[in-house]
Amino acid sequence: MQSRPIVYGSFASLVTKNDTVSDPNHTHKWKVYLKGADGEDISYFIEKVVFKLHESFAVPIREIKSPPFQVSETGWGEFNIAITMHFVDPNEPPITVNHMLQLYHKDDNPLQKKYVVSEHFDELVFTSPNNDLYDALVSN
Ligand code: SLL
Repeated sequence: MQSRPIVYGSFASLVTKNDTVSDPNHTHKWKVYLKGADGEDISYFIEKVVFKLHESFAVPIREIKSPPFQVSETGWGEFNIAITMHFVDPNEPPITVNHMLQLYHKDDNPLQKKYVVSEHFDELVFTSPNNDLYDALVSN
């Protein structure tokens, strides 16, 4: 068995006067990401990451084939983002996790920061990885 710690989540802040946005209704800039839990490069075992955004985006499916595995956007609303990891061995089934994009603070604390971070720590557990994936995992 092999396991690798990952972190996925989002970072959001308000659009400011200096930002250029494609749509005047967009109030926030945000990014959604998947990374190694210690910030390490995870591309030795992850081939690509597919982020599925809300259908209100002109191009909702975003395939990211090299690190950083992230999507930066602007928008106005919160929605669920499916994050699918594809591994270096094509026979290894992809794994999907879900992240709720958070733009707004959950309370009205006046000391709240100017940005909203929502992150999840997770552990990818490979009980019987296919050959290529196993080789990639143990050689790093
Ligand atoms: C819902 N929470 O579930 C809402 C959807 C959609 C957000 C929020 C901008 C898209 C664009 C955007 O922020 N969409 O203009 O490209 O119904």
